Amino acid sequence: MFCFQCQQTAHNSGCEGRAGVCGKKSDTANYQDELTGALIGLSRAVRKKLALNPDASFEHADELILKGLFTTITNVNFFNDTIIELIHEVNVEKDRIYPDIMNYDVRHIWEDQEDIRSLKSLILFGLRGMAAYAYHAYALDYVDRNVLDFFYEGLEAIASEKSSDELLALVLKTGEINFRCMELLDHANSGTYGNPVPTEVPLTIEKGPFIVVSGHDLHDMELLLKQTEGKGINIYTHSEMLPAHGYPELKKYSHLKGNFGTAWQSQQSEFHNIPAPILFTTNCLMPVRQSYCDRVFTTSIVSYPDLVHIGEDKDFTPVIEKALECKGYPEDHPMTGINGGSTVTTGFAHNAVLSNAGHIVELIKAGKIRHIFLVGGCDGAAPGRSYYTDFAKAAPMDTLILTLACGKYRLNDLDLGSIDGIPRILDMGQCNDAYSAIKVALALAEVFDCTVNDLPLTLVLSWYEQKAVCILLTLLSLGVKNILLGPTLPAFVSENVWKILVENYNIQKISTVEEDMKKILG
Ligand code: FSO
Ligand code: SF4
Repeated sequence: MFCFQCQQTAHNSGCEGRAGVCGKKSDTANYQDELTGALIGLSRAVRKKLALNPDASFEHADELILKGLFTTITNVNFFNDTIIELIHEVNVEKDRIYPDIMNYDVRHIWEDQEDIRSLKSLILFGLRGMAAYAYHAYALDYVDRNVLDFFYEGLEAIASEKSSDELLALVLKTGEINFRCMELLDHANSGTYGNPVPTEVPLTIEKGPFIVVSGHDLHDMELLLKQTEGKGINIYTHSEMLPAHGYPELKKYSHLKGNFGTAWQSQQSEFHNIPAPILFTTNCLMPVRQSYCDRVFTTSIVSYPDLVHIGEDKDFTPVIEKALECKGYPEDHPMTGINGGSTVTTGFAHNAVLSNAGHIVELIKAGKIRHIFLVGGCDGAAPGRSYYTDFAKAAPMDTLILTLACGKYRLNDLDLGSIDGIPRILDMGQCNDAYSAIKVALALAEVFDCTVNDLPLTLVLSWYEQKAVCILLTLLSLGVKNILLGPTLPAFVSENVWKILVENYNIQKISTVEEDMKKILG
């Protein structure tokens, strides 16, 4: 196996040997490579057919491209059987669309000259992340033809001879298309569940049966809320599901009670002895320990050997029965965030923040808000990630902190007070809600008649998996400069490619909180 797609890759160079750091076994990694090669074959077939018939439609291929790419994201699928089945389906569809098309061996990419490998990896990993967002939108019946078409274009391109310049253009195009894709998902989520509203979320688990729901899929969340209504079972969000509390059409269920636990990388200790089942709707699933394996359920693209998988009929009966069998806690069970807080707040997506835009602008003009930081992205186990907690704590009282994605668990239970009624920590939502942050930045730039780079705004980002890659590419494609990135630089970005990014965007690796804060605030 060879895999270097995520932040925790072995020795920050690549996972090889019998298994990756995430627990993905070598045979699974090889099947994922084979699946990627088959998806490239499918893309070639679709593009050949399109050249002959520009009006042809590819509904099944579209779905397979999204599912296939999503399957290969870190911490999503550990189960060979489902990957093998998917490879078969992709091959059948490819032959149906256009016979005699070859699949691709992605080892050619891993073994290519380092800069070409780097640029092709940026495109491939960006496409993987984007597929997850497109898939969530697709589940709510929102599709964008331009987004779908680019999956085929990008996959075909990484299996072709291209110059560095051509690939660099495609790297930026991946970011550009991902902006559309995040916008599509934003419309899908708020069109279906309403615009998020600021909501305080308790961390205490009430007595009685409950279910913990992890991952990003709001549609699955809604279906489970409906199926548990009136059954005496409470629902708690976990990790990236926390922002569900802000959506009016999900909030209306009174048995959606609170949030369980902290970030994804703490799940093995946090799930170990809770009297309740856990449902994973997407990443980040870690290798499941014996002590709780009978209580973990998967659905959608997530898959793990020997766990009960809820199929496309979305009948959550096994999860519901498990919750009743486990009975929950006999008394209310208080829990805290990593900094000891007992509640967290979410729901500050673009709509909520922009409804306060006038006030925020006045405060900036009056010097009461000196700077806005976006401190967010993925969490992970690397010790250097305490930087993000320290950064939030060190941010002066006249600064605001926007946050999003699971990296927020480093800071979202801190009580940092407010500035003239505006809370200093504003949780904008899941990683895809980076779209909200961009919207807010663009709106502020318009008011101040400047570019985003001239605003008193700095992005301090943490990355872990491939969704973070496509978001970073989106920010670069929009010309956003001076981003601080950590905790480490991606192993798949070669020295030369990094140099280009630094020259064009002045992107920097995080250093110490003190140094970075001084650099930003002068
Ligand atoms: Fe975190 Fe995992 Fe949302 Fe990622 S839960 S690490 S960027 O999957 O997707 O933020
Ligand atoms: Fe290693 Fe990350 Fe790949 Fe897992 S996903 S094998 S940890 S690089």
